[in-house]
Amino acid sequence: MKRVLVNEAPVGEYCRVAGFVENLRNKRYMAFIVLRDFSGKLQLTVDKGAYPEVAEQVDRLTVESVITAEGRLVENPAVKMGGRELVVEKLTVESISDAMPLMADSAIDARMDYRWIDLRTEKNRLMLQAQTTMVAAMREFLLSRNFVEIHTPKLIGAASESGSDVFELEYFDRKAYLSQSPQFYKQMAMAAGLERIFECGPVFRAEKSFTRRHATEFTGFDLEFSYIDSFRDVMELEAELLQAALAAVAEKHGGEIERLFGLKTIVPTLPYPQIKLHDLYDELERRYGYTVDESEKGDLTTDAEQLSYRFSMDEYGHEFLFVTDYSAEKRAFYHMRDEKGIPQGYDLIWRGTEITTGAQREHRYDVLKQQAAEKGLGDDVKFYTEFFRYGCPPHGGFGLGVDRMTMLLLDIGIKEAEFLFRSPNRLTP
Ligand code: AMO
Repeated sequence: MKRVLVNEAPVGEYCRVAGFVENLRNKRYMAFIVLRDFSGKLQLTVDKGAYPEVAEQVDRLTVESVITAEGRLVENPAVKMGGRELVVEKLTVESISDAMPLMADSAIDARMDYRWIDLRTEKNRLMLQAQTTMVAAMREFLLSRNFVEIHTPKLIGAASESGSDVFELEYFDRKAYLSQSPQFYKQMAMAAGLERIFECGPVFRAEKSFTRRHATEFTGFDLEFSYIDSFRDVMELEAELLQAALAAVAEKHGGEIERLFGLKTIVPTLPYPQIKLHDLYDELERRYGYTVDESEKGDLTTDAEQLSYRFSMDEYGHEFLFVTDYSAEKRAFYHMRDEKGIPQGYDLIWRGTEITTGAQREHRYDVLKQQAAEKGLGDDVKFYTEFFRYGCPPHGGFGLGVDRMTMLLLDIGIKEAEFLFRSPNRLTP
């Protein structure tokens, strides 16, 4: 007999269900088990006198053990859980659980130690489902616009980007590095004439950061496309992409997110507001008295980033904010710059946290080489600058942190938003 999910088990029929024992009340003549599978919960009722073999198995049970049960599913208005129960005729114990090492209120690090148990909660199930829906919607959006999905190597021979926050490892008789971004390969795809590509994959950062939003390994959603007129084309595409992603999440999980996390999933309207970095600092000072030294104004400080949410809501009633016109000093050498030297790129801030960096890239070989040299990156990036020697269309793209999105969607920390969190002091489980 085939197993059915508890929320699909048909009333009036004999069926087989399987899952974890969430709760157990083992009385003298009757036993009541709350069975939990991925779809929900169901009460199993055991008449111990009528089914002594089942009773024997129930006596062995502990909470969080895994069982398979067969019986008739009946309606019973007295049952709190959906007014249905399975009257058990057969029960198999698949796996007995030891005493739980976690409580509902265990500290986050204990929960991380036993992540496979922590992930059994309803909230974590929803977190992973919402993330799945979000990424699937982004993938669908791009496929419908003729993007090609690529898979770039994570083992690389030279540090990508800056080289400062890269993990080094032994690779036979030489060094290799873990990719900190698919950046160079996304651009290689443009030089290959692929025109529109995306990738969703692991990104590694050797940063000793211990914040709510930094991990040493995370999932990046990166895309790149050709024949753009400016970085504003990239911003526009991203705004539409995230609108589609959040619309899918709101439609499928909005109610559950509100019930379990107490949060509304707001589908952003187009266009998203945008502001130049310098103007943002002026606004934050004028409105909220936030001041920062002039020397720090080429980049967004963490405090300003958080405060920008308040500004964005006050001024535009929008949760998203594009910030442009960073200083060239703070931006990567591969960003295209205008005649005044301003990088043609942006960061996207959602609910006060950066989720994306994007830009038009410098595709002119000589200019690119010059910009790399200015940052002291000669030979390290030679393999990359070669991509631009044999013809390359103008192009741009962005990198989005999937874990950051999930975290902001549900107002949780990044530890909880990843399936398994990696930080400077966590490599297990
Ligand atoms: P950047 O370094 O800004 O840009 O990374 C892109 C996005 O990745 C996420 N992110 C992180 N998430 C969790 N933990 C971290 N330590 C972490 N670092 C970054 C953020 C961030 O916005 N090559 C460029 C992208 C591009 O221009 O296409 C890049 O990697 O959401």
